[in-house]
Amino acid sequence: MLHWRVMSELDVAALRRDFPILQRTVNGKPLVYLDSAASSHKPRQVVDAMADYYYHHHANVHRGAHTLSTEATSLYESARATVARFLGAPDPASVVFTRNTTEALNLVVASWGGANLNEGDEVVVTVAEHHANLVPWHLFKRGRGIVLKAVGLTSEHRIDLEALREAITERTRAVATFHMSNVLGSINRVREIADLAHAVGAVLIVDGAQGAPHLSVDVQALDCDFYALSGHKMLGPTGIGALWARRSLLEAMPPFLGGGEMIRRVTLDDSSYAGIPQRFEAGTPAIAEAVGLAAAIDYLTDVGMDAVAAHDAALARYALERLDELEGITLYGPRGEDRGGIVTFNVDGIHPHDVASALDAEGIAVRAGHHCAQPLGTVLGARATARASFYLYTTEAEVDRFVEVLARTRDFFAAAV
Ligand code: 7TS
Repeated sequence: MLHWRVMSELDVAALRRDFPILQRTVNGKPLVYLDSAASSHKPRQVVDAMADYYYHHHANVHRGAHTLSTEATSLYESARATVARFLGAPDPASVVFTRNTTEALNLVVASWGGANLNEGDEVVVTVAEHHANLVPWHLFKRGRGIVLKAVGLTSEHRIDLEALREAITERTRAVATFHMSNVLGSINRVREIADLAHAVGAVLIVDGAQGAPHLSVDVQALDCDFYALSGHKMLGPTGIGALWARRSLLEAMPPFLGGGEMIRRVTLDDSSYAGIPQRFEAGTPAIAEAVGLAAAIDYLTDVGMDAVAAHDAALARYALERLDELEGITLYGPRGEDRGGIVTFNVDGIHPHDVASALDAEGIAVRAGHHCAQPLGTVLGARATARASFYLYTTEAEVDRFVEVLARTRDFFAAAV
């Protein structure tokens, strides 16, 4: 069969030269890294920006009047502005730095939820959420008596928008869901979901852990109320993430963590709190990591997020087409439009961990397991799956190699039975 070729605007060979790790071998074979949905690799520009910060500018932020502290503060605040621009957000003060998406979502649940949710109020999620968008609600629910409703999938493995429409009632205070699924690769129609939520006065909380790295995001066009992201999945360092929130909501929210930097005035008995975003950034923040995240965003912006999204989608389409031709492979997730660079699969009769180990022996990194989405595994009837995920540095040749080694693995295990 003639395959649909991967047409990409990206000069992938040139981009790959910025990622030293892609030159290494694993088990004597060239590394084929197909686990970017778990964490992406970092271009030199990001590591260099962090090294430059430490070598030439480091001090604590927002404290001293001395030059280094002023420089560090200016770099940190300029990183905040870069994140805001990247998200199409009008106002850098509405961007709070967190450790990752998980912390950003915990912040929303504890702070916004704490101030706004009462017994009997409903929060609507979907069966395909990452645990980061389920467990914080579970923790919160115990003390509050809120009702958590989960919307299911269509037969095509997209979120069932009709079911979502029915699940949203006058008691709904929040809808919380992903931009792009880390298992299905499906892209949610965030704007439509926002309209449904807003029609009953509910807020829309978007888990952008996979959306921000792989899609062009404009929080104003999406009309969401909260958007959470992780730096390490979008070419940035670990230890830094961000929460964007609609300014009016953020201003009305109480602090999440208490300590230095987030206060206005403290006496022995009580404290009052700083304005946004400082109110949500207790303690010394991840300054070098913020600088690294800004460098990652500059890199992605230079490449162009539309081109990144198109490249990922083209690779996924190509991989799915090639895998469709193999007997004994089950594929999960939708086909067609609105789908990112994530291909989740199982090989008949072989545990996904064995599949991942066999691929690793050939230098190919994929993730196996429940991908922190156990309820989805139950819905799919597959507690564990294997997952190949792509990014701007992934080549068509790497997808070919993955498919070939997968076919050989399947044949090897079949012969052994
Ligand atoms: N939400 C989604 C959709 C995710 O994919 C992840 C991480 C998270 C939230 C949490 O991000 P963190 O940076 O706070 O950990 N997903 C994955 C994954 O798919 N494999 O490893 C981590």
